Amino acid sequence: MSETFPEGFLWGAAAASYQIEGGARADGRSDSVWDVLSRWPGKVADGHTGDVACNHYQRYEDDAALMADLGLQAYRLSIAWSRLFPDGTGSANEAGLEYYDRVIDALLERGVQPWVTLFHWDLPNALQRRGGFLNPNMPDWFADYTATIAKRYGDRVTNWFTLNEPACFIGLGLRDGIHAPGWVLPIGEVLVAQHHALMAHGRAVQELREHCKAAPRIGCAPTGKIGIPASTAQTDLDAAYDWTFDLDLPDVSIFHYGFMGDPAILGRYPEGFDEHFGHLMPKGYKHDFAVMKQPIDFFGMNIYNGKTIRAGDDGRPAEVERPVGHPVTMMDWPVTPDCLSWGVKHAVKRYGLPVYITENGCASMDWVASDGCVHDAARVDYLDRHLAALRNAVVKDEADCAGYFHWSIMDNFEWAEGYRKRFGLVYIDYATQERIPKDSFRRYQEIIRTRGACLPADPAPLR
Ligand code: GCO
Repeated sequence: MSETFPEGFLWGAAAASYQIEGGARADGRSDSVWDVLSRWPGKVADGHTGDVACNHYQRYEDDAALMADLGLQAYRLSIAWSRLFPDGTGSANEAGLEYYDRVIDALLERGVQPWVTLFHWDLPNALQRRGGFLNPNMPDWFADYTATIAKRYGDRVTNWFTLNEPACFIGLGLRDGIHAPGWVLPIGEVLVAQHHALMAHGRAVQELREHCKAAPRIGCAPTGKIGIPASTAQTDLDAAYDWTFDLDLPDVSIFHYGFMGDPAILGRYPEGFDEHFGHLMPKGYKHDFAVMKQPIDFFGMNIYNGKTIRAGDDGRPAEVERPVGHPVTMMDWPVTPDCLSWGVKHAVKRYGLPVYITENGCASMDWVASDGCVHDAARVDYLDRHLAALRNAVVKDEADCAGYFHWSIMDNFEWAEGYRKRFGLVYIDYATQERIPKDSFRRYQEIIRTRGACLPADPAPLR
């Protein structure tokens, strides 16, 4: 008898407003920082923009029907701040509010729970012009934005994510200049902006708890690095955990789950931060942990891959090089199925909260085959391997994972890569906006239907 995921395990898929909606000028929506960056020559592949994307702004009912056909219990969507508040603050745009009423109702009517991400990178450019996350007013701006959302949708939406990947919108957007707004700032400014984002997280939790009519469950959706132990030796297990939460001193990588989880759940920055970077922070910054640390209900993790880690001879974690020719996805990311279960184990050990995999998936070489179908065999195998490994850990009671959101329900605007990279279970013909469920759509549908019983018991080694 094949093992299955537990009855209550949540099956979902995810997307984000700027990546799929289009309708960039519809009904009062104003520029986000991504609209501005998309018009900046050279910043986005082939000059692609989110002006039309997957036209989810008009096709949301078709897409909700596809999600129901897939058998999704939940769909993770984000709200475009500049649709609700074209000026970033001030009076709300009723037409924008009505759009998300329609999307949420379309999902609920089809038995799909909307799990709403308040912020998935598309900051109103009007706020960027006022300094964006560098402005100490950001927590208040975000609180006001959240309060409006909570009052409007909090009777129907009961699961919320505050921020999607501060590591990316701060790191790639303000340190590396790759993502919007395309800035390259000194580390001190980057850490101050991150500090304001974490305070915004805390304020949003307070607003959700105060204004949602239906009791909200609240979490976040960070990303970061995952250490996969090279063996079951305790020294390697410890090294993999330590590497996952190490700050990579004396430099600092903010691509790190601990920069979200530690302040939000433990009320402090990761070990070593204060002595190395405290002098760059606003005076009295530690008082702000009282705002950041609010009770949340789950820890989301966007996980795409991990690194194999062993205990080094010097007692420090050491990375194990992958063999030549190790499989990679179209993003050149390594395929490492054990990243999910180890990410869950590390996070549960550190934070003691239920964990949802809030993103996992791959870009693969998808096109419409001669039979008119999309045979995305790589994504089917990616799904099989990652979910089989996760199931084995969950069934053995080793990984307390409460659910899985596949990234993504449909091909979409992959940020600086534009539409060159396809992550979807549904193929989008951008010229005609036709939706074509891929082979992986049917496979995920079967995995959901059987709660994973159809997954391979012992997949052949990945090589
Ligand atoms: C992220 C974002 C998504 C990406 C996806 C593929 O994790 O970077 O949340 O918007 O599109 O992860 O890169």
